[in-house]
Amino acid sequence: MAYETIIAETRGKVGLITLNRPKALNALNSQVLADIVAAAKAFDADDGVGAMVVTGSEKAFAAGADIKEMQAKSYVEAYLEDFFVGWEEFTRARKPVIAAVAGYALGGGCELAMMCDFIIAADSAKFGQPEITLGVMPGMGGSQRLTRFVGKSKAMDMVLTGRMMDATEAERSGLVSRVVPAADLVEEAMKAAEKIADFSLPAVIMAKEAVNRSYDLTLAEGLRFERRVFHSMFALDDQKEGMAAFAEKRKPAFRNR
Ligand code: CO8
Repeated sequence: MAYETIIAETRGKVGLITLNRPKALNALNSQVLADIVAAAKAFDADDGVGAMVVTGSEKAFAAGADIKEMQAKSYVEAYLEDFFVGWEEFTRARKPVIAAVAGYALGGGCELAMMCDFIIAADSAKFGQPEITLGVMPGMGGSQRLTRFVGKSKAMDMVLTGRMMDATEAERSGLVSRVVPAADLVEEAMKAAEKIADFSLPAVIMAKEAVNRSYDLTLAEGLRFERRVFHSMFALDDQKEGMAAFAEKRKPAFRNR
């Protein structure tokens, strides 16, 4: 399907979403939101897809929510439309989503990357929550997700000063899982996504759900949830196949059931 502000394509078992508003450094306007949510939903529903990658351009993953689109908004408009709530739809994707970030990931761009399951950064990546410089604050999850990724002290530093973090600092702080040369970014992210897509889809989705539950549950409840989901995996054909393949020293042939 063709979209206005993104390119969505399937490569093997991976759904690749590339933000495509180069003149605005991929600023996230309402059309980008509609396009990304529609593409992620379509990939989530596509039996041929096992994982997704979201990326931008060499210069910018996304330079934030579209300032020009929102600047004239009134409080009542923002409140009544529950401005930005639509992004929650994106976080409901059940299949893993990897953010592949090069260049600027600022404001809503950094927040979009953090909505993904993990972030692979190019050595050129720059992360920031500069909303304070515009007289506002993060509105797409930055104050909550960034704090969980990097801890209170660094999140306060980023949110209150609006400064940028380079890829090295982002990796050191736990915001990104790995840093790769900019020229290899999409290839590396695709490789990770392909690897995930080759595993058992139900096992992958259950594992993703269990990690995400750790945000909402106490440790005791989280451990119980993990154990219960783990028990349920013994009902999967793929558990029998994966363990038999190990014992027989061969590659497993998962059938996603
Ligand atoms: N929105 C709209 N347009 C943008 C944005 C943006 N976020 N970022 C860049 N652009 C546009 C520029 O206006 C420019 O357009 P034009 O050519 O028509 O003038 C074009 O993209 C290229 O940008 P620059 O010329 O500025 O490129 P530079 O290389 O000189 O600078 C920067 C790159 C440093 C990334 C710079 O563009 C910049 O600072 N951008 C804004 C970054 C920012 O502040 N992002 C946060 C936005 S706010 C947000 O994301 C969440 C708001 C939460 C509100 C909560 C309400 C509920």
